Amino acid sequence: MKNNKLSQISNSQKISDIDLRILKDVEKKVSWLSAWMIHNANNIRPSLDGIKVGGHQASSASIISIMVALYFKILKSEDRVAVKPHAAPVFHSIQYLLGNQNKDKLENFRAFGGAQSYPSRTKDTDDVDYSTGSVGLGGAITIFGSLIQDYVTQHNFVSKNFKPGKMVALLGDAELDEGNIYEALLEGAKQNVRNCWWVIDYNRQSLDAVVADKLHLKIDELFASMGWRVITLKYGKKLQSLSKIKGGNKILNWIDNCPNDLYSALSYMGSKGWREHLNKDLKNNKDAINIINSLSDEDLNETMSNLAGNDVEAVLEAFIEADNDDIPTCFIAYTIKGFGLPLAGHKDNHSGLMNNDQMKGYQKNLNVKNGDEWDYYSGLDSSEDLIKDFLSKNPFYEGDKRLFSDKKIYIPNKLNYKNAEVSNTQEVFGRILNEIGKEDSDLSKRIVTFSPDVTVSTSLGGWVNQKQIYNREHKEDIFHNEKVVSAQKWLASPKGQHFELGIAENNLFLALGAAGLSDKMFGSALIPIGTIYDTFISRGLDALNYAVYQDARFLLVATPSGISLGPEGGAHQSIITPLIGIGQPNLLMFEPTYADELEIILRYTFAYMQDPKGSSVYVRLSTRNIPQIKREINEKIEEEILSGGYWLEKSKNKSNITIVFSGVMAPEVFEALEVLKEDNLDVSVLSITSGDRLYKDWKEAQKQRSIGNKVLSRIEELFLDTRKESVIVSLIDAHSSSLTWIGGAVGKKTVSLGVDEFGQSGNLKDLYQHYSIDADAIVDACAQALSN
Ligand SMILES: Cc1ncc(C[n+]2csc(CCOP(=O)(O)OP(=O)(O)O)c2C)c(N)n1
Ligand SMILES: [Mg+2]
Repeated sequence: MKNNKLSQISNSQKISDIDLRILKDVEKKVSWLSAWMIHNANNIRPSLDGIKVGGHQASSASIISIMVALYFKILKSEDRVAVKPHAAPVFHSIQYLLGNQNKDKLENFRAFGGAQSYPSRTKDTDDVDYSTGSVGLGGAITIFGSLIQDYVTQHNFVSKNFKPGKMVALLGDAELDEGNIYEALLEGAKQNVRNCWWVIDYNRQSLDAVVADKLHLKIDELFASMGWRVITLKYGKKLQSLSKIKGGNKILNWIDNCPNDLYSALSYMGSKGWREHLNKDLKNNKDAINIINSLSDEDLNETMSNLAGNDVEAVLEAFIEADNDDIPTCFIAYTIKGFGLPLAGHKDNHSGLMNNDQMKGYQKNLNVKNGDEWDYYSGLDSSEDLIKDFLSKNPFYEGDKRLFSDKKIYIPNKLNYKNAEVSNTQEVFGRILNEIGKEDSDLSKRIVTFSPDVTVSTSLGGWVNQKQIYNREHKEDIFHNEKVVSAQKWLASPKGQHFELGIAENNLFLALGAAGLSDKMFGSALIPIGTIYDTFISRGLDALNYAVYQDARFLLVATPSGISLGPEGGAHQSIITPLIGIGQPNLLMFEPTYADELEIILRYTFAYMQDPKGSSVYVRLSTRNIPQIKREINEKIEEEILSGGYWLEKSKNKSNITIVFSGVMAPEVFEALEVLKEDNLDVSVLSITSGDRLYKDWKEAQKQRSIGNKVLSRIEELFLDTRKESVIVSLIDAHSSSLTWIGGAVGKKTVSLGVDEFGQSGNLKDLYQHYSIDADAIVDACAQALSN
C-alpha cells in the first residue's frame, strides 16, 4: 500500500445529496444482483452435469462503485466501454436496472442462451461495446477505437450530429501484466490518442496472488511516459476526513506503509485484526490511538477499508473533474477485492463463492426480502418513484439507440490490374490496390489499410504513395523534401488512408477489430485491410480471435507464406496458417493460385465483408512467380473459384487419381501430371481456392442431411466426376494435414504432401525436394496411393 501520492480529487464539483443517496441505493442493488446472479447459477439453478458454474463475486464487488458512477452519472450515449471480463455480472446487473437486460437472462447467467460469463458483443443482448475475456485485450482495443473515431471524423464519414465519445476501459490490475497493453499504449502515444480513459481496479490481487508492493509507482511512470494523465484514487471519503483530525494522518501513513498482503489479510479479518495491528504499531501516538478507540468495531472496519475505488462519491468526483477535456487518462483506483463480502481481501477469493449461510447474511444486511431477489427496489432507502425517475434520466441512454449502421459501399464488377505471363499473388494484390487508389470511387475512399511495419514488403507501397499515411497532424516527408531518392512518399496527414503501425501484430488485429466495427460504432462503413507476414499471424492470434469474435469485418492479407519464400526463410515460413484458416470461426480463408483468382476473391471479399451473413476474410498470398493461365473468366468460373475448389484439369475418362492442391504448387502439379500421363493414368487436378469454405460447406451438408434434406456438398459433388475406387494425392505449401480431410469427406484413400517441419532457407528446387513437395514427390505419392 505504499504510496505517497494523495488522491488528486478536489471538491470543486459537488454531487447533489439526493443524487448521491440514490446512487448509493443503486450501488447496493447492483452489489446484490451481481452476487445473487452468481449464487443463483451455482446453488439454486439445478445442475444437470455436476460441473462447477462459477462466476466472480469478489472481482465483481471490487469494481461496483466505479461502474455505478460511470454508468449512472458519467457516461454518455456516444461513449464506448470495454468492461473487465470478470465484472460481467456487474455489467448485466446495471443493464437490468436500465431496462436492457431481462430477468430470464440473469437467471440463466452462464447457462446456454443466458447472460454471458464475460461481456460478449455478439452473444449478449444487453449492449456490450467490446467483447472481453482474454485479459489485456479489452483495455487495449479502446485505444484503437479512439483512433478510428478520429479517423472517421477527420474523413467526414460521420453524420453532422455525430459526437465523439470517450473510449473507456475498465481493467483489472493484473491485466497490466499482459505485454499487449504496452504495445497498445506505445502505438497510442505515437498516434496522439485522445478521448480514452482507463480505470484500473487496483485491488492488488490477481487470480493466484497478491501483487508486488509499489507496483502502482511503475504504473504511474509508465502511463505518464506515454503522455497520459494519471489520477490516483486512494482514500475514500471516510479516510479523507481522517486527515482533518489530529492523529488521523498517522493512520493514513500507516495505511501507506502497510504491505499489500497485510492490508488484504486485515480487510478479510475485519475489526479485530485492524485494532490489534493499529494499537501495536501506533502505540506511541496518543491521538491516533484515541481515534481508533473512539470507533466501534463496525466503524473501524468501514473506515480502514474505505478505499476510494469502493466509494462511489470519491470516484464520481474524480471522474467529473477529468471529464472536461480529451486528455487520455488513467485512473488508478484503490479497491478491495470482494469489497463488502465475507470474501473481502482473502488471497484465494478470485473464484471463491459465498456459501448459503453467507449469502443469507448478505441478503439480510441489504434488507432484500426473501422472494424479492430479482426485484428492482427491495431493500433500498429511496422510494420507487425517485429511483425510477433517476434511472429514466440516465445520460447513457438518452436519445437514440447506441446502434449505428451505414449504407453499403459499392463494389464494381471488375477490379483493374495488369496481369503478366508470370506473376505472383502478392504483387498482383499490390497492383489491384494501386489501381483502386487511382479511382475516385466510394471503394477507393473507404478502404483504410494497416500494416505493422511491413507495408512496403507486403506490396502496399504504391497504395500508400497515393493515399498517404493517416495522422491527426500533417507531417512532411523529409526524405522527399530533401530530394533523397526513394520509391516511397511517406507524407502523413489527417486525410491519409493508411495506418503505419509499429511491429506489433497484436496492435494490427486490435486496430482491424476497431476499424471493422466502425459502421456499428460510428455509422461509418470502412473497408479495413491489414497486411502481415503470414507466419506472424500466430503472434497476434488471440487479438485476431477477439476481433472476429466480436464480428468486426476486415480483410487480412497474409504474405509471403510457406517455404516458397525461399532464401528469405530462416524462421519466416508459415506452416500452420491454413489450419488456422479452417479452424478460426468468423474468418473465411482463401488461398488463390493465379492473379485472376485473386481479383475475383478480392472483389467478392469487399462485398462479403459488408454482408450481414458474411465475415472477415483472410487471403494467403505468395511472392513466388508462377506462369499464369490464359482463360476467359465468366460467371461460371467465378462461381467455381469462389466455391472453394474447381477442376483445373480433368482427365478424359473419370480419373483414378485426383491431385488436390492449394496455392503456389501449381507448377509442380503440372510437371508431375506430364509424367503421370506418360503412364496412361487418368489424373485430374482439383485446385482448392478455399479449403476452409469447402470444409464449412461439407459440414453444413451433413447438418442438412441429418434433418432429412438430401443435399451434396461442393466437395462431394466435385468427386462425382471421379472413379469410385480412385485415390487422392494432396499438396500444399503448409502443413500436410490442411487438405487431408478431403479424403475423409469423399471416402477416398489419400496421401498428403506438405511441410510438417520447421522451414529452411534455400532455393525452391532444394526446398521442395527436401520437404517432398516437388513433382517427383507427387509422382511417388500417386504410386503409393495406388499400390495397396
Ligand atoms: C489471457 C488470459 N490469461 C489468463 C486468464 C485467466 N484469468 C482470469 S482473471 C485472471 C486474473 C485477473 O486479475 P485482475 O486483472 O487483477 O482482476 P481482478 O483482480 O479484478 O479479478 C486470470 C489470470 C484470462 N482470462 N486471460
Ligand atoms: Mg486484481
